[in-house]
Amino acid sequence: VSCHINADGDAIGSLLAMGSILKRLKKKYWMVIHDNPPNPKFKFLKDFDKILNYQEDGARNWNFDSAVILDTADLDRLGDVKKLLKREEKMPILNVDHHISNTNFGTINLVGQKASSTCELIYLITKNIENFKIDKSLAYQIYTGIIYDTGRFSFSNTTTKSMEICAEMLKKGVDCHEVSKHIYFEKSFESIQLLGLGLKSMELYLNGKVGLIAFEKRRLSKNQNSVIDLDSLVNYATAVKGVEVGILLREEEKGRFRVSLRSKDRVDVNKIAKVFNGGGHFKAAGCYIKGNLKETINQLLRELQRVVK
Ligand SMILES: [Mn+2]
Repeated sequence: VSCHINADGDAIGSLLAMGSILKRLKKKYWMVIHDNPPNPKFKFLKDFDKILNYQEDGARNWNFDSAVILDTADLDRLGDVKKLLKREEKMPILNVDHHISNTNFGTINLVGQKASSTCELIYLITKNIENFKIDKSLAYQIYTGIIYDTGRFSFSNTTTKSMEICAEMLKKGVDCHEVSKHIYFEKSFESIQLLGLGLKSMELYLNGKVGLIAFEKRRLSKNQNSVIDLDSLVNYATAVKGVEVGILLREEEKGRFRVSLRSKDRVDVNKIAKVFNGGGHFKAAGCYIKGNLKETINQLLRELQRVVK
């Protein structure tokens, strides 16, 4: 069982939730992901400590005959875990995801593009297993993914269904404040400092319709570079009045930027990300671009000026 690199709340939530389901069905399984370590803010979820990572455990003798891939638009997004899939032996793959850019790489594809999150699809899976009851720890896992991907019920992917499922999870014993506390109110000092640095560096382009925050590797301390918890920062760029597309650039290795794109309403950022071999959703997508900061910004603006008018 695996999910995409830089695993977020929905990726980790659905990974652990699928693990819980398989355990209940008395299946033998491993949960293995690319990240080393997995984002520690999700430590409060049950079985988080059972997540293996490829770097540390990659050499072990993996003996499995099928794979379940969660919240992952295409197999390259698995990072190193992709190496474990015996594609040439046509290993069966169950693909559960909600990205519009999903390539249907699975043997079975449960791709629900209208679902708020992969965790919402996991919930639907449990409803199709006879006599399956969601217990408290599974409820936490499902709830976390939905809350995370809907931006706490604020993004346009929020539906009555996502709220209803979360209400049901609360009835199963989830403490909503506890979840918010772990995800949103226990950030490291460095990540809050980085937030300040990022906000200060924000620039507007294309007549104020594009807001951009950038982090160059050489400008950050080693400590700051290791902070992985910057996901929500891009939302500040999008929050500026008049901005239609918010961008966050992080130089992960010298000359290679990880790009997060957010659209306020109109612009399909999945299309922009696709130009650079990335993808995601209409309003939230990502990709990688090679080059220095200036080149990276110029490449993005060249694409954006066609759609941002
Ligand atoms: Mn997701």
